[in-house]
Amino acid sequence: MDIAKRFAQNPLLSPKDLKASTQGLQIACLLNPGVFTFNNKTWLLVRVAERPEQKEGIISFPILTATGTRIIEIPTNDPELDASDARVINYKGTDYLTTLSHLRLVCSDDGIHFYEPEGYPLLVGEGEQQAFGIEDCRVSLLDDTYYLTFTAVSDNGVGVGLRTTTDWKNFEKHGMIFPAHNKDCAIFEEKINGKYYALHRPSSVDIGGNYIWIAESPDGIHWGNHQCIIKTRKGLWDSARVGAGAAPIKTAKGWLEIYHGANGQHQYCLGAFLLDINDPTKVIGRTEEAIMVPTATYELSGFFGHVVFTNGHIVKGDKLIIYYGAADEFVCGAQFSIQEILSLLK
Ligand code: MAN
Repeated sequence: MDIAKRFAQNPLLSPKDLKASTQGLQIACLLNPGVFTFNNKTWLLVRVAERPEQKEGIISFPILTATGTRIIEIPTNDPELDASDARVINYKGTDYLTTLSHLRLVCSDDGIHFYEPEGYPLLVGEGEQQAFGIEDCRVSLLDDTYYLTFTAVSDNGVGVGLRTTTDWKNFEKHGMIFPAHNKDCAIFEEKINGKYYALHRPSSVDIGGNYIWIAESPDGIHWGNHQCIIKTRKGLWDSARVGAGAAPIKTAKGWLEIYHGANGQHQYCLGAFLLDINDPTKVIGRTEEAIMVPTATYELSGFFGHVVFTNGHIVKGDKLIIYYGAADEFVCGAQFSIQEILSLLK
């Protein structure tokens, strides 16, 4: 049952609304923002996916190298090219992304109209492990420090990087906290019994699958005691992969987490689960049906259609405002009632 109240102003941001970071590149997608409040404004840390203008007969995409951005060009009729997925290609046995992502700050007074403020840096991939970019950042606030957990991509694999900041101008880099293959990491915004907790999503290609795990840490940087808590479900909307959204929301019933699930046809929907307030490794509820399903035009067609994906929200009392990527191309907003989500947990 789709219980999302989509903003009438959707899409809030489209690729044409921002300028490309680098000469020779265009913005192909604006998607999957991390969300936070800072200086009384709503801020999005948007994933900006770029590539050169595509020419007939050639697929071209940027990667980061020690000396700057390099463009790779491959003829589309090359028999060693597999370009059947709009997001990832395989060439001569190596996987590449079709776009290179960085993260960009935009802010707003009303949560609907966003603009790029002056004087804030772009967050770009740095070093070998981020050569194919950084993506889908979750922002968690703990004791005046913002923890940024994002997907770091390179030909070594996909892992979770961490940077921290207090002012959004200076950042401390903590390298990769969950190595490949891992993504969708959200740190709880409160310590529980003296420990930090994080949700994350390792993937197994052989035994196991794309499941949500929880880890604990003494300092928010070094993680251990991993436990698998949420699996895919055969025959349901989340049969192929599941991954956490933003930081869990503290409610009287427990920690409420909004997550995404995809099925075998790559349709991405949202659902929710609930964790015990004192022991978040215990799952005490989960929605059977999706609470948001791609149905609006801007969710059905775009860079990669049939996708709603969230990794950021704002909570105001019972009101949950999620910001989400639609069709991997647009940034949109929708409102939920937390009580209504809780009432659907089984
Ligand atoms: C998937 C998709 C892409 C993303 C890559 C690497 O293929 O989520 O959008 O770029 O993984 O994270």
